[in-house]
Amino acid sequence: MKKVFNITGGIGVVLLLMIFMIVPRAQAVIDGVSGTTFNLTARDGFISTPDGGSVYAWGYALNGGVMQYPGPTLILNEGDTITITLTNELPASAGNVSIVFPGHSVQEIGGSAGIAAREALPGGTVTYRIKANNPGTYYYQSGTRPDIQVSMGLVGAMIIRPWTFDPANPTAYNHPDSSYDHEYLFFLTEMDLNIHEAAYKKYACNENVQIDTNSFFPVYWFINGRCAPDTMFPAGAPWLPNQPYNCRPRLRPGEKLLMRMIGAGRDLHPFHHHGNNSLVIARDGRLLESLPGSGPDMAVSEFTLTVPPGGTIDAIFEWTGAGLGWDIYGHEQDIDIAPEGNFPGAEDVDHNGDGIFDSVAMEPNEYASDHGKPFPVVLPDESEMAFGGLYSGSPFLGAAGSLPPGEGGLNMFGGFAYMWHSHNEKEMTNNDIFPGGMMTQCLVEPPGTPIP
Ligand SMILES: [Cu+2]
Repeated sequence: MKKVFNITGGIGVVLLLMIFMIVPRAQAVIDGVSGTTFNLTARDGFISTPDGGSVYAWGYALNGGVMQYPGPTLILNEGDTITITLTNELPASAGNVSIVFPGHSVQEIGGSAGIAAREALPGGTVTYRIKANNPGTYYYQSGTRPDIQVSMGLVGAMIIRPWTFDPANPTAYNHPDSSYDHEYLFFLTEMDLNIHEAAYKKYACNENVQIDTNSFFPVYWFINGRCAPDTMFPAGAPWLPNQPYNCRPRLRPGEKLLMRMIGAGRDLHPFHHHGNNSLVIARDGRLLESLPGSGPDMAVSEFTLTVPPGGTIDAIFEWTGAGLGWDIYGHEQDIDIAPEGNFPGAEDVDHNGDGIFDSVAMEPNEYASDHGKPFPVVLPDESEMAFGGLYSGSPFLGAAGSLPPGEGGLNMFGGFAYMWHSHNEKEMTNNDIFPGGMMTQCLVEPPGTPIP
């Protein structure tokens, strides 16, 4: 199929995928629960996959609520002491359950001895106390039979805000070079359906079957507990009661989008964000700094974020259209050669250096060198183009054009859509059906677009 225009690179299915989009719901702060005391319950339930599947899974529920996948995202503050009480309501035959908190020393209260952590017996409880000593991106998971229990879904994200955190000017760490405008969680997992089917027979139906966790062969890949296109649906969608979190990154040109990446499964996932490189400022909850307090001076620019199992990455993505070589807003070409010019707001300024004064003023965060440069590509005829729900009908940021009946309408502000996905392209499927899996769309929206 044909692309409308080639600013995305990568595989050419961006517009095909856009047909799955719905009107984006603003979500500039990561969904989760904050506090110092949490009650989690391990229990079973079913999650849904976009191919119509219903998969038996285990998860951590909040305050006796429904099982959720992943577990509640715990949003903590540096310096706090956190108490987490775990209740085991898994099927009794599933045995004990626990939580480990990588990167944290844990005080354990009650429960029964286990290999990696003290455990809650069937119907019982265990309490963990951790000190949130270091800001950053972390996860928690079961420390009991992780080959079964982590695969079944007993995982969750944990975010620790720095003690200097200011919601009006947020930073990921105690350094201004970790500042951001928007933050989004990318909690990456995968599931082997065979483990879930065997666990259903063994634990929910009390059949005498073996669970083979060695020949691990995942067929579903998740961001924040959802496979595409469900990743793009609203958080808390009532038709996904056990998968409350979505992944719909949105930003405006020049803004910083903090990507909190977590490898919470068994496989490594190379997560590719189209549109621009990102700057990796931290790994595993530690700033990439040469000396304490120096800030992320060892940050690296990455094309694809390689997220290992058990690892976390904090990366900052920015997009300005810099270097594209054309005016992304489709501004009028410069025509004013007279000093003390004729065009209010742009008098006697020549941002792109073509020797002619600008006809119109700059947009906020516009890449100056391309201001007023004409679009160099001749668009194909409309009848030659493939459309999709997120195409605005115009190649220009903030503009909408005419679309055939029934096309578009899901990109109300005229943004640019970029597919963000696993670069293991096999992981962009739902049980062998493309497209799906570990994929979402990032929207770069024009200045002034509300992103709460
Ligand atoms: Cu791609």
